[in-house]
Parts: sequence; C-alpha cells; structure tokens
Amino acid sequence: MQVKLNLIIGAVAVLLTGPSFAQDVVKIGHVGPTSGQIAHLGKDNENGARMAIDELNAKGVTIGGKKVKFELLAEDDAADPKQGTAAAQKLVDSKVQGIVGHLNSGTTIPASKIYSDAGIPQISPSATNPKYTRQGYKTTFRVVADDVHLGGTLGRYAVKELKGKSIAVIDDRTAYGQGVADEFEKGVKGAGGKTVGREFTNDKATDFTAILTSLKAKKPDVVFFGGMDAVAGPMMRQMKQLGIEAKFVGGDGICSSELPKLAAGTMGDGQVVCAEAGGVEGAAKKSMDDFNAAFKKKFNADVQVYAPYVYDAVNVMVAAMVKAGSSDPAKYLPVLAKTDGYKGVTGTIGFDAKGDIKNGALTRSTPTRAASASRSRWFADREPLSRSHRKGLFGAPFSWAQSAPDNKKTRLGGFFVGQGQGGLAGLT
Ligand code: ABU
Repeated sequence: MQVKLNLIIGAVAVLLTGPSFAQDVVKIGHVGPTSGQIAHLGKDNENGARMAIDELNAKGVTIGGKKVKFELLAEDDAADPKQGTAAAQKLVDSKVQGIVGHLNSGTTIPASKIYSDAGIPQISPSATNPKYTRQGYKTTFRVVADDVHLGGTLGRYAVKELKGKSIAVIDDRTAYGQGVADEFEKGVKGAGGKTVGREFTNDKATDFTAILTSLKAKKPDVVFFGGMDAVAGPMMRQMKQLGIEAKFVGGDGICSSELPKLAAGTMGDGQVVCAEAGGVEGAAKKSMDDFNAAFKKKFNADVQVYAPYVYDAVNVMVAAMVKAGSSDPAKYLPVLAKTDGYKGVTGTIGFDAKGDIKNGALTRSTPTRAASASRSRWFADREPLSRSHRKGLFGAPFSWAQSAPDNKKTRLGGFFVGQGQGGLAGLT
C-alpha cells in the first residue's frame, strides 16, 4: 500500500514539474549608470525595465507553449566605458537572453561588440551616437532617434526659430556630447547660421569659469551644450553668475525632470530649449501620460527622460520572443529585426535595416517655473519639431510661417509636424 502511495506521489510530482507545468526563466539584462553624477537617470532607466518586467510577470506570458517568468539582471556601469564592458561580459556569462541598455553612447558602443560576439540582441533606449547601429552588427537596435537627427535639427532650429546670430557650442568630449555638438554645428552652418566659439569640458567637471569667460567675450545669444544634465545644471548657474543671458540649448541628455533642481533656480522661463529623441503627441500622448502616472505611483518618482523608452524596449524584445515561440537569442533575433508597427507608449516602433527606429520623432521642450513647481514633468511646454528643421533628412522644407494658424499639432506621413507659431511665442 505504501509503495503504491509513493508511486502516486512520485507520478504527481513528475506531472507538476514536467514540461507542461514548468515555468522557464527568461533573463533580461539591463545596464545603466546607477552610481555617479547621472545615477538619477540610470535609476530611471532601470525602473522603466523593472516596470515592464513586473507587468509581464503579473500578466503571465507564454513562449513556445510554456509559461515563462522574466528575471531582470541589472548592472551599474557608472557611465564609464570600462565598467560598461565589464558589466556586459558579466551579463553574457550569466546567460542573459537579451539586453536593454546601456544608457550612454560611450558605454553602449564598446559593450555592443561583446553582445554581438555572443549573439545576444541589444536594444538601447537612449544611446544616440549614430555609430552604435553602424558597426555592421546584427544585434544592435535602438528605440530613439540618433544624433544626426537630433543635433542637426536643433542646429537648424537655433538659427530659424531662436534666430540665433551668435551661437556658441560646448561639449563634454563624450561619445554623445561631442557627436551631438558636431551635428548641431553642421545644422547651424547648413541653415546659414554662424558659430562664434567651440569649447569643451568633461562629464565630471564642476567649474566652467574659464570656458564661459572666453565665450562671454563673444557675446553669444545661444549656447548649445552637448552633454548631460548633471553638468548642464552647474554650467547654467555659472552662466548666470557671469551675466551670460543666452538661450541654453541641448539634446535629450539635458531634457530631464532633474534639470531645474540641478540649475538651482537660475533657469529662466523659456531659457532652456531641449529636444527628446522621441515623443508622442495627439491621441498617442495618452499612453505616455498613463505611463508617467503609473510610474510615479509605483516608484514615487517622476520619469526623468528615458524610462518609457526602456519600458518599450523590454516589451518589443518580449513581443519578438513570443512571436518567434522562443527566447533563444538565435531564434528570436531575426523576428526582432523585423519589428514593425509595434504600438508602444513612446509611439509606433519599427526597425530599419541597421536596427534604428523608423521615422523617429523629436520633441522640443521648454521648461517653465510653474510647471517645475508643480512637481510634474517640467516640460509642459512641448511640441514636435517640424519637418522644416529636419531639412536634409526628409526632403523639402516645410515652412512654419505658411502653416495653419490654429496651433494644432499633427502627424503627417509618419513624421511629426507642428503647425502654428512654433511654440516659442510667449516664452521670451
Ligand atoms: N542620448 C543622450 C544620452 C545618452 C547618450 O547617448 O550618451
């Protein structure tokens, strides 16, 4: 009798742990700087990944007929290229099936070789240096527009909309900062504008007196900074101390919720013009707004910049695994590469032949004190950057002056086009 009972218990145990009941673990790696000057951005990214993974596990996902559990393996690269490659190797050794990250171009690019050699798909939610997807690797993807797009558009915007006559450029000599500043300069010159000086610093600097004093003598009306918010904030404080009244322009690296705090109250309304390398408007904006609210509820923190892009990157990767019926990188990679029309919170995601997002949007933001004080994301004043500023990438210029005066924002032919006055009215 006892023998029979043992056999039954054994059979039940086999059934419960057998293939139809087993829950496979799918490991997804995330890397960002969760220590150092931009730890607030790294944590924001990591929380975006955590939010996606928690939701997927709560919902329950089946891949190839098996219910799976996702596990987030999060690493800190401190925005340092050496730590970035060490973190990448650690994740490869841990047999992750996909990577979302890194945050910085300077870490993402060297790490991408390690993932490529291991055949592991990598989606960057924020690295914008064009080189990342131009190395010939099949494993590199990104869900944001690149610096050619971002810097060039801002350069044309500085000339055509900000009417900058005397434009100064500073960069932090990182892969992102220097690259986006180079593209900005090209954009300024292409639009018939003039740069009056180029200075550089580094991504850990806190004293900018020498370079700002040199630029002050050139009476800039626009200062472009290629770098991150942690450097931009103190730089703006010192600009104020030196009496430099110029507009302060930058890319997504300064477009964070933290910037007003880092600038310690020295940021004037309408002074900062930055662009997120993505963004949604109109009916699509609701999903982003809902994400921001859910994020705040879960983490008791405002989204900085990239958390929704990380969230989408994780979900796009998992959608490819589900479609391929496998979390084996070799099997789902070709499916991921064919992603098209995926509806994320940051817009519709599809990849081109290089792994770059198709039809990437850009959204201009300008902070105001009132929005900042409300503790919501400060860039309440936002607009999609128009096709005219993307001249050279998307063909014939579209004139803001000729557009409809109803101040509506519409999306035409897959590209965001702002109609109306261009959003700068009332800011100065
Ligand atoms: N895209 C700006 C911040 C990240 C990076 O590309 O370094």
